[in-house]
Amino acid sequence: MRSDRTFTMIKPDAVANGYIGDILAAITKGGFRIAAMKYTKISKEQAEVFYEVHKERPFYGELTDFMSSGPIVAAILEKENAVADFRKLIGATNPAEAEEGTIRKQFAESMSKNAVHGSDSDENACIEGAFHFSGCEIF
Ligand code: 3AN
Repeated sequence: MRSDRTFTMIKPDAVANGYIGDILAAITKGGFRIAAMKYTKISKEQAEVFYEVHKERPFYGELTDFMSSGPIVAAILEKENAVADFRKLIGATNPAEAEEGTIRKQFAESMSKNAVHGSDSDENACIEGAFHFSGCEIF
């Protein structure tokens, strides 16, 4: 299992708020290379599959409604120790608890509208990347 890739989405809130450019700049400045990227939208059904691990959580309906509510930017990012370093760059799930300078601190609205997704393990980075990209779309 490779450890130099993670998967991210710029979520519908951050896209609607005009933060795509600022967030991509922060990602690049953070030392990540973009290996794959697309501007896309997922259906409610796709969101339910993507977030299946959270099926039993009370916020599952809200989360999948929100993630399918508007366009997103999906990307595979490359850097040594990608998963942990990217989670550090984006900050805590709740932007109120995110460290100063993190992407969520700067651009997130709330716990559910928290601007970006970052994979939580190498295994999930691989699964989530494959959800959005075929081999020939990864460079
Ligand atoms: P993270 O995205 O930081 O890995 P997870 O995996 O615990 O956080 O949660 C996945 C997504 O579910 C979060 N990005 C957030 O959008 C949403 N979420 C998590 N906890 C809550 C909550 N208590 N209320 C609403 N949405 C939540």
